[in-house]
Amino acid sequence: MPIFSFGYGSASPTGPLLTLANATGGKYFSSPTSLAEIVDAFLQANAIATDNQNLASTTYSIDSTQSASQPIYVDSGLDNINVFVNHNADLADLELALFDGAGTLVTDIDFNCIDTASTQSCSANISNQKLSAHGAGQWQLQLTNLNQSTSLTAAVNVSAEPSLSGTYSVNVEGVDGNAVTYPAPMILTTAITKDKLITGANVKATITDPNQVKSELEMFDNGIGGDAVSGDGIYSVIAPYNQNGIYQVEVHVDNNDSNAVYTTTGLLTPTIDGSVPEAETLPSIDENFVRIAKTSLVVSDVPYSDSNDSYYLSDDLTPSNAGIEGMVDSQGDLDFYQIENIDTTSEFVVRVSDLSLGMKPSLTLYKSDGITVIDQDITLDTNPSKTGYVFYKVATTDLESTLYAAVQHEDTPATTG
Ligand SMILES: [Ca+2]
Ligand SMILES: [Ca+2]
Ligand SMILES: [Ca+2]
Repeated sequence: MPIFSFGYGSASPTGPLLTLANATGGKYFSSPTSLAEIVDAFLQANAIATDNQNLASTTYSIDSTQSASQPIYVDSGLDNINVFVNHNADLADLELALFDGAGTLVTDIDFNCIDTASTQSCSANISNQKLSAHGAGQWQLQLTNLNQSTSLTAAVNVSAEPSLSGTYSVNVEGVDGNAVTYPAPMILTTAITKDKLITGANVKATITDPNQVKSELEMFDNGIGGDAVSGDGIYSVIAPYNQNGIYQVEVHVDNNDSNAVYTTTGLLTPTIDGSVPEAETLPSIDENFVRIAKTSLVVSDVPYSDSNDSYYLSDDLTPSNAGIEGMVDSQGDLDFYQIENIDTTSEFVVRVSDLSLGMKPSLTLYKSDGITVIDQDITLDTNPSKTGYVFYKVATTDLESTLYAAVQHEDTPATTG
């Protein structure tokens, strides 16, 4: 039986909750601290446990007298759509209006609102009959802040039941479940199905790191960059990370440019005589569909190692082959090391090894004043070892009892490595 665990607040025991979810095929959701977040977390869990689909999960900040618009794409695979709005304004201050796929104001569906202490909860149900009457296509939920002076925050969630003919369904996971242990890469996979797997759709992942910094990554079904098989309906991306903690992942899927097609790649039954198996004829996908899916991954064992960016506060690195762990902690990070008590009568070699998370080191070596450059731009290209690390032998004429080494990422925009 899958168990869904919810970490509530910052002091919740992530480890046991994660293990519980992983061990039972469930999922772990972290830190839902507001009513809107709890609604969202339960809708996500419900979508995984049932065939229910999530179409939107967006938070809007709306200035006084301004409007925001949430598109709700209604396709043939949806029945009984529920729209939830949680907001922090007075009930009378937020006007909610639905428009159908033809752009016509929908007057026969009402929002029911509950006024609680700090959050107002409104919801509307678009029943099967109403869906049939108004038709599919891109609906809009318009949110208007009627207050003349104050802005408001509103969280919109839209979920739906699958129609009897089946529905487009999306699942997102880490390639090894919820847990990522350094130095393993964080590989996200998304599967899109409607009975069969679907390739060619647009898949975008938004990743929120433990500092609440968001990054957007496109996911591809092209067999490269972490994607195992091209065209099999499983989309992948390698996501960067540089610290321990919880990474929230939201995947948005659509067929806006009508390129989605069913695929049987990877599913063809081998023939007895070894001939190429015949693919069955697959129907075309003639409509847009929009889905979102979420998961959270917990990263652990990342070494914290933000050595100083300048030589005069650098970390000590002993000339004993012991090594020190280094890490690109942020974009442009430089880690400076001081190497003292060097035996200037022996050969002296500096290595940058155990490279992970796409690290391409650029090493600079300085003399004992920390300023005079011995050599710079020492990389895997210029100074490779036989086993894939950077290997630099310091010339005897450059050797002093103290040297400095600085390591940064060869790719200037890189934020991890
Ligand atoms: Ca694939
Ligand atoms: Ca660092
Ligand atoms: Ca640094």
